[in-house]
Amino acid sequence: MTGTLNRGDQGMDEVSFDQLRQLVGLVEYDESKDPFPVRAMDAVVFVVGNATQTALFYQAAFGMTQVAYSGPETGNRDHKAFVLKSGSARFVIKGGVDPKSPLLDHQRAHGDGVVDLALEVTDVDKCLAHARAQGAIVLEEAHDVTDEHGTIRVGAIATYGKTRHTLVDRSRYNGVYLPGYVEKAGAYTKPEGAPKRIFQAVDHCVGNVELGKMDYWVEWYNRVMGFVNMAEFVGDDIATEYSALMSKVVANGNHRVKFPLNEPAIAKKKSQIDEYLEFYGGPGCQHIALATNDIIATVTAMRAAGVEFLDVPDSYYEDPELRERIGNVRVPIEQLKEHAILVDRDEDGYLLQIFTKPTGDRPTVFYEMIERHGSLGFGKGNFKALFEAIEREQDRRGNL
Ligand code: TYF
Ligand code: FE
Repeated sequence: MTGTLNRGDQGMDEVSFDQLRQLVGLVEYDESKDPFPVRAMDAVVFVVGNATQTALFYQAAFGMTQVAYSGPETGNRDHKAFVLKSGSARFVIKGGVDPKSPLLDHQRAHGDGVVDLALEVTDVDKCLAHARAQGAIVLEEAHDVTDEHGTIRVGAIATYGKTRHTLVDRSRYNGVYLPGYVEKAGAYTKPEGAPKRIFQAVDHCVGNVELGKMDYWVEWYNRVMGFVNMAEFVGDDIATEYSALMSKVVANGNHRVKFPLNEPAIAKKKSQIDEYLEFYGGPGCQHIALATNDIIATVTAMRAAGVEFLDVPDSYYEDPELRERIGNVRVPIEQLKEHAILVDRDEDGYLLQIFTKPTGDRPTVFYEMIERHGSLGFGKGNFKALFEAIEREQDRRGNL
């Protein structure tokens, strides 16, 4: 295969390119023909009601490490922000301090949520110019931000709802995150015997959009960001039969960044996507999938810390078709059942996955933990069992 591999080995923090290839399922592509070359997710940025406590949650329950901080003590009187890492993944948790902070208005309207799927790019100006020419809304023009650790070039475009993609070139910067942040570990100490990391990378970030808007956003990512369509999607058949949603996946050239997009489908019951749209107050990020190379250890540690996962009925594991469909996998089916982990196989390999219940107060954002063994898919074979499990929760909340 010709062309350059977008190795993007910066900021990977001990997760090698070969590890990432396995963890998130990379493919080769020719970056020189890409109008909007994306290296990786730079950060998932959240606005929450209490960043101080949420940062502690991601340390205790997701095993993340606090690396940086911005807040009143560092000259930022508007809000507090905590930067957390796990392998190549970076989360930034923000909460308003000044009663007039716009972050508080965001939290009032949407609850805890994702405001920015920030992307590390090689050329902010080139990406912004392409996006603008393709009709994207530019929220922040390209500009330099400098401190004693160097210079970052940033810009931002709007995507679905109030979500943005900040574009970051950190090739001339060696600080811990961005100017305005100080290096600062958290006071939290991991329990004895805890795994070094609970996950290694962000695998995909899913957006929920309004009825009839999925294809608009798929086309938007194709046109504005040069993203390609991935094979897996929920077609009309699945949508009407049991899922009450439609879903398609776009990815950057090497699939390092994958964005599935969901819209509600008209079905017998109220769609889980409508529940999200109602409680989030519009389109937004629905789930973040985090890649692990040991899902048993991941789930064990998260459950011990109090994270709740969707239940899977015993019938899922007792179905004789399951054994036939999945063949040989690393973990015995008995053990998958014990942990309520789902398994799916396609032509490239298999994957293990599990879904948390919503992690905040509103029934909006949740997490997926995923262990890939060759499969580049999203667990299509599990959609029925998964959507039924989600609907049971929706019913318990009185929203079905
Ligand atoms: O990301 C995916 O496609 C899978 C399945 O509302 C999925 O994790 C799709 C839609 C949804 C929940 C999970
Ligand atoms: Fe997913």
